[in-house]
Amino acid sequence: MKFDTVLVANRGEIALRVMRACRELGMRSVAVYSEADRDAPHVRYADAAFLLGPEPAPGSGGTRPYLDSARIIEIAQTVGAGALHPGYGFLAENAEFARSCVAAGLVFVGPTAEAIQRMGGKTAARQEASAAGVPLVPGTLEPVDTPAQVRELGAQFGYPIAIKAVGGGGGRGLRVAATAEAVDEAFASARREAESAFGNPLLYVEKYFTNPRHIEVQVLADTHGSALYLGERDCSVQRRHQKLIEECPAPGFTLELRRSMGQAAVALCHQVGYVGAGTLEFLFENDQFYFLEMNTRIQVEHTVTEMVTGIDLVQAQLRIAQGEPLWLAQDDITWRGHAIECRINAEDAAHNFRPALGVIGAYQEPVGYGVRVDSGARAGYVIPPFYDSMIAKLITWGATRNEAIGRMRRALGDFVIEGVTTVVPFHQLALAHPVFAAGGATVNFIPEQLAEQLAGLPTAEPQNREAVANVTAPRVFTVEVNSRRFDVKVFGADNRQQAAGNGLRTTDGRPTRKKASGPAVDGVISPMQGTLVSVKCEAGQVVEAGQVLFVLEAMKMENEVIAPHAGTLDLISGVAGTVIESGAVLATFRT
Ligand code: MV4
Repeated sequence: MKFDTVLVANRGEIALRVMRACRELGMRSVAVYSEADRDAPHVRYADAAFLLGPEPAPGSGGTRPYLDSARIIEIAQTVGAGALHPGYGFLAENAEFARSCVAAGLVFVGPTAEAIQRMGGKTAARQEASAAGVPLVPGTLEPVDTPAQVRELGAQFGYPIAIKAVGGGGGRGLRVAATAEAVDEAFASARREAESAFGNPLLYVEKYFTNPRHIEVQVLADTHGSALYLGERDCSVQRRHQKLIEECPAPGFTLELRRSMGQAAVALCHQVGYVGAGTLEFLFENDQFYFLEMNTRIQVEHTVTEMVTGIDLVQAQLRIAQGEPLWLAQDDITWRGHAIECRINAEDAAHNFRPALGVIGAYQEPVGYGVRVDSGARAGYVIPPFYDSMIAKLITWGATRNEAIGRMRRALGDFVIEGVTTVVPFHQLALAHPVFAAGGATVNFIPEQLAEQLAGLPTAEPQNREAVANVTAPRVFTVEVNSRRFDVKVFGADNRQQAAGNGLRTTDGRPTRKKASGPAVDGVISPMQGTLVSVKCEAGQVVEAGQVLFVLEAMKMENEVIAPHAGTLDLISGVAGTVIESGAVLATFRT
């Protein structure tokens, strides 16, 4: 089971997080990447990197690169990787994929396919938890078939009542019926979503808690039957089931409560033969905890547990995957101080947290005692429209919760991210709120305490690429040979010709100018990745500076690409419906 090369089947900050752990353990890491990620930090950091393929056009039914399991396994075999780390999202909780890895002779860094499967179905997971004696959210252990059954359960548990998808998770497919009269519609709506989103129409029922905290317990289990709990995290500050702030320990939790939740979590690990890092989610209301579901992967917020326990969870995953017996006993695990994580998403909190695309201009991470940044971004990074909007995680540690909060507010203030709107101002607002400060945030914190103030949060000035050109650093050119990636550094002055404008308008409406990153061309360059939705020009047409020539859709927003100067168009290379890379030449001018 020993391995020295790990294929990291993910992107962004978690890919880097895994690669750093590999390097620390003396292992090599191999990146895979989509065309949109050619220039991404995880690709540069890896010891070797392989191209997966382009993002398919929306609605084309093509395989998304990081979900292309056959290609990823083929690359792992070609490069001689002994193991595959899935990170989170993508293929991390796909039992079929875990099985295929093992069949291909790869160690899957995570639980067995069987354990993923046993915890994947939500009623099955509830049965396992029930058998292990873990307190459950009151509800059914079997799917329900009719609204009449739901009303019976409503009479038993009281209203409101939750109708959830067996194939769901993370709040997707959740409907709440406030009264018996509302059951028919909630049931029908839940069934429709279950069928369309998960391909599994089965539904089950739970008593609905109206103002819980979201508390989760981190576990680690080895391949020899030992399991440990590493304490809880409070992840109550969420919006539409996207966590924004997480902390360890949960405010107000006693060692006794931690022990009883932890022992329940360990019992469930033993019940299903769990291996690796995992998280059990609970609802916590009126000093009682109720199991909700299990995540059979490393999670985004694992960092706060690391800061407080001093245990590197990703190194632990890799060591466990090599068959090493757990090197700690439960009593060796202690909790020191307090850690908070703020997810730094490129989103506009003032406008319903809509994704903010664009190019990051100046970028400077906060530093200093008790500050950690796990990031997949950098200056000049183009935020791709295809993935989630998290660009960094900012974690602070303090001897007390107050110290961690004060340090976080300072570090948020020090974090420079220009050119794209981020949730940094949202975090400043949340951390300054007396309810948060008192440790009283529940899952209703954002809608109930912050809703009115969100509209006043600021939006960033868009950045053009000129501002981020770094003329002194060596230029790195990337070549791909048989899909394998190599970086070539070129030193010396950049004496390439000044090229055409970049198609972005400045605030006063004049087109900006930039240096071309490829051969000099007098043309219309796409300022971002996106899908070309319309072509408003044709070859031979005389256009004016600033005239709209193309419309690109990225993250459901339309962006106009304009003529950088007046002239006669020559070649139009953009065709409506295709995915356009940032920097692509959409049209050229006649000389
Ligand atoms: C619930 C609930 C109340 N009662 N189930 C949403 C996320 C998913 N993990 C489960 N979710 C909930 N399930 C019962 N029986 C309330 C939520 C919930 C929630 C949970 C955690 C964090 C934020 C939340 C926001 C709204 C609803």
